[in-house]
Amino acid sequence: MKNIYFAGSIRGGRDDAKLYKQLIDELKTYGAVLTEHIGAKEVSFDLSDRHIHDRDLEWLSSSDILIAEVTTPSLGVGYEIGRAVSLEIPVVCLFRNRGDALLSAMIAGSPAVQTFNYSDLEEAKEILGKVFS
Ligand code: 6K6
Repeated sequence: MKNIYFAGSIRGGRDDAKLYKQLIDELKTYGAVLTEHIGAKEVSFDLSDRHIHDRDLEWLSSSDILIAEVTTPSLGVGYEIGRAVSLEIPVVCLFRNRGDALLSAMIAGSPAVQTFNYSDLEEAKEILGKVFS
């Protein structure tokens, strides 16, 4: 079974938390999602930043793929994408078309990152179906 690292904004903003949960539920049909807490309703403040950093990098290192929802800009997600590229872990980014917001050129322009634009959950599911086929 594949280990899937799902990345989504936490301190960058939680507007899409419900969508993250829906994407995580879909990803669970393709493998073990190591980061289910990204879709949690409440952000937990129990763990130190150091603990979160070290644990998440350990999970990332043991992942077969990183799926990142990148519509809400997040330093942490960008950092995870960069680390995954260095580790030669395949990276797939999902970016929702809305308004005039553009995805960072450092993500959209990276040859090591596959980026897909999508409009809604159904389209994201179709993209994931192709990614994992
Ligand atoms: C989050 C949800 C419930 O409890 C928490 C506690 N905080 C974190 N827990 C786990 N991973 C985290 C946490 N904060 C950031 N991250 C990692 O950075 C996740 O893997 C996200 O993909 C990414 C989000 O970065 P920011 O800069 O938006 O916080």
